[in-house]
Amino acid sequence: MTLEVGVLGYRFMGKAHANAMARLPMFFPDAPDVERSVLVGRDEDALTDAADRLGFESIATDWADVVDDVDVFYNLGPNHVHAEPSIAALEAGTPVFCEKPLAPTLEEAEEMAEAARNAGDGVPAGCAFNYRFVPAIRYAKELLEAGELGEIHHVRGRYLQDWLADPEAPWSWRLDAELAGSGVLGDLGAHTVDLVRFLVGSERLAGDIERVSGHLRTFVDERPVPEENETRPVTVDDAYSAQLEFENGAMGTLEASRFATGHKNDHTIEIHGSKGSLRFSLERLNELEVMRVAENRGYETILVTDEDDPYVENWWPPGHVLGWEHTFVHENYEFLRAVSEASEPSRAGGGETADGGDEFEPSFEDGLAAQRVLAAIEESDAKREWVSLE
Ligand code: SOE
Repeated sequence: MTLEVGVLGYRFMGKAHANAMARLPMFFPDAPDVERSVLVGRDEDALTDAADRLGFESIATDWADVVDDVDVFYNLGPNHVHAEPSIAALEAGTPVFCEKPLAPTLEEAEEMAEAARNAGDGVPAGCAFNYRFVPAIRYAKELLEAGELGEIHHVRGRYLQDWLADPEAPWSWRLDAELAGSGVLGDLGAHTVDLVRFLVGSERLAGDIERVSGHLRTFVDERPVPEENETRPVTVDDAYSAQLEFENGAMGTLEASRFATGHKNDHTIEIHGSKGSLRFSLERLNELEVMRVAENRGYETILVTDEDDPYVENWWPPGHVLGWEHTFVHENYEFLRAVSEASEPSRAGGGETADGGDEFEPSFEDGLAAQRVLAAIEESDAKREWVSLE
């Protein structure tokens, strides 16, 4: 069976996911057959051009005509269009893959997760946190789950970019509270919160995030719109920092900024446990640094580029490094396998996706869980006090 995919959004994320789908038959031959069926957007000329470049069969200017007509719906539009089309697709029984953050607000994220629950297990609903699919992150997760770092005490996550450091950098939808929900908190903080939950969130490690203390800051509160010769207000945060307390008593420190001069896309995670520590940086995504207390010789740099490392055998010989775009191929592989498995359990065989689970993760429930943490950080900033999560 060929899965017909409808995709809303044809800019940055549209390109990343279309590229991923195009790579699947070459590198993941056991992936389901996928047709880039219809590309959805508002501007017909731009859409026609993008559909040609990205390999789509057709275009549509209204998502409502598409969501119940395709086998899978990808929602890669700006945050403010995440909820309505995704919910409509799920109500029509169409699996949905939605970009992060799941929604601009906690209320909408709750409605989306409820729609996913109502749609049932046969209709996968995934939230596209692509950094879970970096081979070195999967490797780190295996070490942590095997207990090799012991009891977790500290988790540190920072995501640094600098594209707004220039006060003349133009206004965009990402800077508007109505369209984006929040600023760097939802855009970058969502990734860090999700990775932290993925890596140490299990009961045997640090467990759930129980309370947070957050601090948000907007450095430049209006920006130019060059085409219209005017300025518009910035109504979201430019930077955030947060302290976390986990169920097991571990401490977390998170931070992100669009004003971190010199940093383009620097997502770093550090974890310290009783038996050792690890360090990952997106700027060196083929490596994982691991320190073991028993050896006490500092950090060892492990090249996660061997054929038995997660996903690597599908690509190149050992040492032929992977990059950012590969994370999208991996998540598309897992998500589309889950869709195919859910629709045809006997043909997909085995009942398990390649990452060992029956259902795709990160799911809408994971998207909602991250959103709860983000909302608590915002609330803490507003109230200037620690906020507990239910
Ligand atoms: C913002 O600059 C951005 O593109 C995010 O929206 C992505 O989620 C992140 O992966 C890279 O940075």
